[in-house]
Amino acid sequence: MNQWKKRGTVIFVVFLLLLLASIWFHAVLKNSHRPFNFFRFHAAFQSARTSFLFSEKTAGDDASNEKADCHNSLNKDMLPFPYLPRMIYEKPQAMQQRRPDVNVLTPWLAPIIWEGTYNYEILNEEFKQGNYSIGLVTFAIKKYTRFLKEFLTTAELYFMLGHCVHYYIFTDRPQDIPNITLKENRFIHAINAVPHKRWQDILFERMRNIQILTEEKFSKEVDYLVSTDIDMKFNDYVGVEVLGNLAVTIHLGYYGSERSDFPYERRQVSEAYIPKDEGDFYYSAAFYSGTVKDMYLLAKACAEGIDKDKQKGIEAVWHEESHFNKYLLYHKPSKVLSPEYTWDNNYGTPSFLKKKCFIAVPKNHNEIRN
Ligand code: UD2
Repeated sequence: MNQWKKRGTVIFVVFLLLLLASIWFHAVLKNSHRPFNFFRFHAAFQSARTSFLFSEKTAGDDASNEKADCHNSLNKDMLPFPYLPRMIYEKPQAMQQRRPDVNVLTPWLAPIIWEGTYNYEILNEEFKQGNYSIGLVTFAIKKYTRFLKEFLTTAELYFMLGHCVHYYIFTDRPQDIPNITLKENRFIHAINAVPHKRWQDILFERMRNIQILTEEKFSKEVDYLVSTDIDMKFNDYVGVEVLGNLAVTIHLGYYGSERSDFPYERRQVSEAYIPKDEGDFYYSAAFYSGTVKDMYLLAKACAEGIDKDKQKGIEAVWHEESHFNKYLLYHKPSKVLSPEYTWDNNYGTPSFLKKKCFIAVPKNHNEIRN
């Protein structure tokens, strides 16, 4: 009997060793495309161990699975926590603000991104380890194709340098897309778009278009999306500091305004309605970004609000931007971008503005929209 007990113990120990070895092997495989590094390996091992131990619980979490399943890029293997190399940089101080002249934090603890508040090398190093790619979505319909050349040329100089970038250009005039030389790992895709007669319909339709194409195409090709107006140009570096779950820009016309002056939709009948005593910032729809999943959810909610308004025969005061602001009031962004990310030189250069990354190209609204 004693002998059987001993054999049983030996078999159990062997089984346990085999199990540990298989977890270890799985962790090594996950890291095989990168040079071996003990700390990264350790992190991968911990992550493999955690997913093994808790797999049953995650599988039962229906609500989060439903959201996570809507796109391929969401199902990427959980990557190990980035391991940074030795870096020399200006160290933070607990009792000293890097930008005392501006607000750098929202009440829900989202950073407000201003030049001088972050160290780009740290952010970029972390991001690089994920091997992510970025889609830049923009609309150039009818006469707006005239902005493409300057937009793309300046994007090649300043936008997400060193990363994989896909330009997704919604247009009715693909022949107008200029033939410019792109840097390595950067691609242009022309996406067919309807040249609605009314310019307002072109604006409203942006959300439905983003929703549909995210589901059909973007989710299979990129991890993050950045959506921008086309009548703009890059004027300084825009990099991974703008990426997060959802990052939206404070509108340059309202960063200092009284809340009651924000031009939210105030008619209760509209789906974009925001009461006078609510609202955090007035956000611009000219530059925002997020993970594929979060951008999809935002676009879908806005498109649904726009459709409901249409059925009621109403159009929100600032078109899709009103629905965008409504969504953001109840789904707080994870990062808020300062007006550095959508500036207009007609507003001069206030002392707090250390950088103008993305600026408006002058245009005559009447001429170009008709
Ligand atoms: C503001 C917002 C814009 C949008 C709009 C809503 C800023 C800087 N921009 O822009 O994001 O929310 O208000 O009213 O605050 N487009 C075409 N073809 C057209 C018309 C528009 O391609 O015929 C596209 C194009 O990408 C353009 C964008 O829609 O950049 C926004 O249109 P806009 O620039 O004419 O609107 P604007 O300046 O009032």
